[in-house]
Amino acid sequence: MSQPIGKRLRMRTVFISDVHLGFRGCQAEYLLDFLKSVETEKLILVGDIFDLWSLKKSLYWPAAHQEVLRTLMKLSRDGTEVIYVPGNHDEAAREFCGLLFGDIQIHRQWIHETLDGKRLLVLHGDEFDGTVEFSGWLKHFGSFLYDRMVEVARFVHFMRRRLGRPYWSLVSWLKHTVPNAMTYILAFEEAAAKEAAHRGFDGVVCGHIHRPELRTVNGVLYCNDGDWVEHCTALVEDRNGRLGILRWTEHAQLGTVPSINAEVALDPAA
Ligand SMILES: [Mn+2]
Repeated sequence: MSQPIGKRLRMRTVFISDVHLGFRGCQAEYLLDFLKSVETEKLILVGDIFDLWSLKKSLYWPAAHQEVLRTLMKLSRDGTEVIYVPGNHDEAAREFCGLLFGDIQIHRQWIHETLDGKRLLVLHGDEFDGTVEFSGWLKHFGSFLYDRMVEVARFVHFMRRRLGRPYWSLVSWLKHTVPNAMTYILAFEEAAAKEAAHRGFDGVVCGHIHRPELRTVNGVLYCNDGDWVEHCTALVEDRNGRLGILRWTEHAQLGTVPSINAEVALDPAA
C-alpha cells in the first residue's frame, strides 16, 4: 500500500457518508487518498456507504471500491474505532444494528461527544424525508435524473482534470442554482436541527442530501459531512476538539504525492 510522504493529518474524529460504493458516481480514488492521508481515533460512517439500489440495477464493483472496503476493515482491525450508521441506500445493514461487521460496530444512530463535552446526535438523515416539505427536487433526488446528472458531472470532471483545471461539481452548482433545491435543503437542515434540539442534543451530524455544511441552526449545531460522489468532503474533529469540513479535492493531487501537513486549514463555515 502506498503511503503519502510526510505527515498524516491527525484527527480525533472523522465523519464520512454517502460514499455510494457500487455506484458509478463514487469518487473512490479521492476517498482512498483521504483514508491513507488521515489518522483518526474514531471513524464514523454516516450511511450510504454502499449503494445497494444501484448494485441491484447493475453489478458494478471495480477494484477501487473493493479497496475502500478493505481499507475500512483494516482501519478497524488496526485500532481505529469504526462506527457504521447505515443509510437508506444501504438500509439492509440496519438489520444488523448492535452487531459487529469484522471490528466495525453497526448502530441505527450514534451519540458523539466532542472533546469539549458537546453531545451530537449522529444519523444518516433520510429520517427527515417525511417531515420536510417535498419540492420537485426531492422527487428527482436519487432517481433517474440524478444518475444522469452525475454521469454528465463525471464527464465534466474528467475533461477538467485532463485540462489541469481544478475540481468543479456540476451537481453542486445545479443545487445552488435551482431555487427549489435550496428550499428543500434549508427545510432539511431545520428538520434535523429541530430533532436534535427536541431530544436535548447540542447538535446533529448527518449526510444524505450531499451538501456539506457546518453552521448553527436555531441554536443547534448542524453538521453535514457531505458526500464522495460530488464534493469529496469529510467532517472532522481535530485533536483540539475543533470541528471543520475538509474538502479533499482541494487537498489531494491524484497521481502525485499529496502535500499534506498539520496546518491544512479547517473550513468551519463552508
Ligand atoms: Mn441517503
